[in-house]
Amino acid sequence: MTVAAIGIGSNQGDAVANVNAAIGALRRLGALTSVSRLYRTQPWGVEGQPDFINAAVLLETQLAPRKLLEALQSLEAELGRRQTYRWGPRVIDLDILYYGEERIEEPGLIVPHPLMLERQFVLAPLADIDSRYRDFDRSGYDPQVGECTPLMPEESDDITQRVRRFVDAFEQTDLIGLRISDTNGDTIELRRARRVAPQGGQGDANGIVSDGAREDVPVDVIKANLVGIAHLVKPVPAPGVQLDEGRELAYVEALGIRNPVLSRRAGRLVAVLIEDGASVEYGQPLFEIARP
Ligand code: A4P
Ligand code: MG
Repeated sequence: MTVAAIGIGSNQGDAVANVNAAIGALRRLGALTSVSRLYRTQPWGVEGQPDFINAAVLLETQLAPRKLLEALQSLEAELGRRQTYRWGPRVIDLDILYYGEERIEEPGLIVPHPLMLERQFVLAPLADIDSRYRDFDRSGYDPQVGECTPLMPEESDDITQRVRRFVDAFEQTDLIGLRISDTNGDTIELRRARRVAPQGGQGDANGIVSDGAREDVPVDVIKANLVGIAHLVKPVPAPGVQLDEGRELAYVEALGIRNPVLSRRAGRLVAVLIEDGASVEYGQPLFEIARP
């Protein structure tokens, strides 16, 4: 696995949408570990063309450099890029800025990207995701570099602290699970580990149980055995109820087929970990049932 930095640019059509679509598509080539803000930048090289939207991402990938370049070129074509002229307008441009520590000089592939250090439109987004470029000395620049305006405010504090605050806030609620996704498909998901009703307790229709009802008991976890949309049976099974063996708790709809989710053996329902209508992944915990 190597971490490659990819520069993204667009100045034709809906440039913001093109850059976001490229970010989404890049996920197919590996793990996107960091995504910069989007910047509105003045055209560099050839004037008299629309402003660009630029961004950069860090991609942890198994693709070798040449394969990565080919994959980026296929994505460019898929996203509607047509050849114009050097430094001219483009629907999408995906450049390898660096590939780990490798230095490559082959026909059609030069890494690190030879002009990256002269381009504010590359360095501004890169500084968002790679601290080595944050304090980079930009004093010796060609004035042509132009202005770069971030479209989103700079993150004011450390991401870990923000997640910590988010988790604390979640703890104050009665929610069972919470999933937040951004437009790039980045998702953060929080789920209660255990929700336990007192013996015979009912919880409400959403499976929410009152405070102080949690306890640690050995549980069987019933997981989704395929990807699809989860539908809870009606009435929604509430934590605390005693279940028979083989009771249908929900079904996962996939490709139009209804795949029942059953309690494997009799026991008390401890937790409902999904919401009705939520999409579920393979292996995702759906229910917890107290082991007799
Ligand atoms: N190539 C060589 N090395 C690489 C690499 N590390 N990453 C070859 C990607 N490609 C690499 O690229 C031409 C060839 O470069 C590819 O076939 C590949 O084999 P291209 O994307 O068709 O670009 P181009 O327009 O022909 O020239 P160039 O110099 O690559 O253009 P750039 O660097 O992509 O710059 N102003 C602003 N504000 N924002 C921009 O994003 N972009 C450009 C284009 C000009 N001005 C801009 C922006
Ligand atoms: Mg390019």
